[in-house]
Amino acid sequence: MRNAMCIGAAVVFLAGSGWVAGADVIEPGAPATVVYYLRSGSTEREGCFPPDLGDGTCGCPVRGGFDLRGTFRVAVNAPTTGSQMYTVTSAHLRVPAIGRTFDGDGRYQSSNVAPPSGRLDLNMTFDRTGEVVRWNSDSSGVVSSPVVRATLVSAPACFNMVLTIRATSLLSDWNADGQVTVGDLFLFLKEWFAGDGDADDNGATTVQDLFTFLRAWMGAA
Ligand SMILES: [Ca+2]
Ligand SMILES: [Ca+2]
Repeated sequence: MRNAMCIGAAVVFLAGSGWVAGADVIEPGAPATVVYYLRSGSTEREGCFPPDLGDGTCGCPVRGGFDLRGTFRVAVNAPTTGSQMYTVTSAHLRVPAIGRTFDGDGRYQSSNVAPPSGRLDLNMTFDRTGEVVRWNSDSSGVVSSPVVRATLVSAPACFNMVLTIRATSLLSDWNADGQVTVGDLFLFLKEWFAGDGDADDNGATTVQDLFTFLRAWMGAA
């Protein structure tokens, strides 16, 4: 009941504020550095992925599918023939279920030619140990600006972590498909009620996230 009252209050507040839902548009002259938000479908898996050493010395279960959340910042570099390079900074990712964190930076490259593809490379420490690990994706990720999709693996080793990235520059694009629709609203509310609605990415799901999301959604941001 309390949550329902909060939603009602938020909708009334926003309706009175004059915000109007709009289409997903990336305006020319957008800020040079854009924040990307990891959303539903972003996961972390870890364990001993095949092929292992083949002698049983690297046998361990793969666990995960844990939700991966957080943000990174993207800056556009000068275009090159056939591709566009971006600088990635301030990557702060976390796995709330197991308390794991990833921090670092890197680069993103998208192809200018069909079929669409992209590659994400991040150098990150995990759990603030200070050890820098390089995570790379292959180039088969589907790219549909303003979305970044990639599956990252660390350097070949017995034990590995796989990071699936579904990131969007639109705060209210909750399913990270590059568009803001009513489906994002329903998905956000479903996940917010389930405790996974950290729209402002401060590490906790609260009533403030409801207002933050609705404000962005009605402004199509
Ligand atoms: Ca969407
Ligand atoms: Ca929050």
